[in-house]
Amino acid sequence: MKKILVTGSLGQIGSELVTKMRSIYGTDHVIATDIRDNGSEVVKAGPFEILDVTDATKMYNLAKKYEVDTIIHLAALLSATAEKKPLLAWNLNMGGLVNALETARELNCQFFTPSSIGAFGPSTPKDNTPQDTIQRPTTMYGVNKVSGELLCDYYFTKFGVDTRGVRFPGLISYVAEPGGGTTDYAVEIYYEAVKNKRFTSYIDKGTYMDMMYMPDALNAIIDLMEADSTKLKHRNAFNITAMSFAPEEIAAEIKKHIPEFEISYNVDPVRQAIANSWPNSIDATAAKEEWGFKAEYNLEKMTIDMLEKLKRKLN
Ligand code: AKB
Repeated sequence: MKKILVTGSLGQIGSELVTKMRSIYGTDHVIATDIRDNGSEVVKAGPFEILDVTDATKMYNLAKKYEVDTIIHLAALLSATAEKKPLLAWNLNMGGLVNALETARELNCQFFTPSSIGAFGPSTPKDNTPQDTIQRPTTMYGVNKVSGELLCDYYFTKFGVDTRGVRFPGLISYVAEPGGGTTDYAVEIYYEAVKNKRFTSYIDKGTYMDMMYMPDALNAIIDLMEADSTKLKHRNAFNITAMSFAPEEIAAEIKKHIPEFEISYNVDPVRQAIANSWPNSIDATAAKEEWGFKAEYNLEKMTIDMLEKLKRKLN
């Protein structure tokens, strides 16, 4: 049975991944860590430790203390925050990653960290973006993600660390809200639809980005980590996606369930510029072929579930 250390456990992905992994591998087999303690279920239900990922010694000591054989490294600043604080993003995103990789190397752990559609840039083919293509991102987040993909490849080829990863699209969930991302509008729109029946989008109409519902994202991590290593040709940066839509399309889908819902626009130039530099839609063929990736939720199915769960949560 795996023994897993998760960094950034109280973030958007970690908040659900820890619970799901505890249900699969056993509560005591998933050690949640984060820079803060928010008193949530993740903290209370199983092992939890405070960890700043820039503290290499503490990370190593925790991994050793719990005798983990797997590290899921999630702690990172997202695209919009990274653009506001580029130096902090470099130090946290790259410093945290290299500390986690070094811990994995020293303790012989399997390793997962997410890359992102942010690893692409304006010169990347925009539609059905291939797995292997031009990567010249123009954001600090993108620079971090491409460097991270390469660093993970390096730790595999140089040191034999079993590194794995996916390029996540925008992730949508009713459990934990994201913070500081460009795709966050696609989560906020559901909250505002349920609470106020209106939403002002900071992303302009006609802007397409890849997205995925959280249950599919969690399955992707678990399936990739369980996949037969000999079948993986790409390892660290698999394109995965479940849908691609523009703000007016998600709004139209919500309107089917909340007819009074209205969307308006007040475009944020920083986040719009980031979105404009990313693909409209990416091609996930390699992930499907090499480890059987599939997504269950499209926009229609996700919207039904999001609205139902949020109505329950917010009322
Ligand atoms: C962001 O918007 O920064 C993230 C991502 C796509 O990596 N959600």
